[in-house]
Amino acid sequence: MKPCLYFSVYLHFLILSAMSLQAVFFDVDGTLANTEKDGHRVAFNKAFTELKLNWQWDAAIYGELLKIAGGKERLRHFIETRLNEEVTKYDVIEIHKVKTRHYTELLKTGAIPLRKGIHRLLKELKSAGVRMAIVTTTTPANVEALLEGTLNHDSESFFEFIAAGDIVPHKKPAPDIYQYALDQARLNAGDCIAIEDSDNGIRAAEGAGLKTVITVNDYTKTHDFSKADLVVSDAGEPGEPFTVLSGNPFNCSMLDFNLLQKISQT
Ligand code: XBP
Ligand code: MG
Repeated sequence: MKPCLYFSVYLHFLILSAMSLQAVFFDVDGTLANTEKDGHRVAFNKAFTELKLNWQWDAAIYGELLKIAGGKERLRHFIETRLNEEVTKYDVIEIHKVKTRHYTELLKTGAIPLRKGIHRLLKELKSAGVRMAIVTTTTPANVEALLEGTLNHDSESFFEFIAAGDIVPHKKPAPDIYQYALDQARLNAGDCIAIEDSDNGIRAAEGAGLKTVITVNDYTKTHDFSKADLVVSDAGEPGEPFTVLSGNPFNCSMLDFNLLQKISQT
């Protein structure tokens, strides 16, 4: 090979390795943990009972209501489209506050664990020097309760910041919360990867220009993930490989630094 070709190959390698993965942004509900059916839904129902509202959301109804991101927004959608009533008839903020109290009490007990492979992945990315943050629609107190119930006080050592809930004007699927996180981290979208579970999530991440890895769950496995870089059953563990639903796993069998690095360089 001519020397100039050697140099251009070496330069290409340098550029690629320089474009290393800087940060991973983690969604919470359905991604860090399967919190929706046995967490949020249960807390909503407890709030309805406490406030003597004769509403109860079963798993199927809740799955349909989940297309609306945000608990307050979901409540308003339910009142308008299922009850066909005026939202102003109810104090949605108060109902949501009671729900959040029930939810945080439940999560602090550790009732809902992190999903398979998540704790391993967090530790691995931390060892590799990859920055991490949380990017979620849920209420910040809910995130703290999940982290307290699963990681104790270890969580501060993983996540630089928590971008959550009403901190932005428009929730997922709008890209606002991911754009906010990029601004907070002072990073470009190309330096980061989002890990999500739902169509609202991937639309938000892709809308902010991030590559996205999806770990599906029962509520989201039929969603449209055609724009995802990789769709898998879960993060996987050594000896417990993930199932690849679409995308290139680069011969890997679980989400790890090596795989995410390769995806970030595509
Ligand atoms: C999922 C959501 C949240 C939760 C409920 O968030 O849409 O609204 O369902 O939490 P993500 P709140 O997948 O982005 O983590 O009631 O606090 O909104
Ligand atoms: Mg989610």
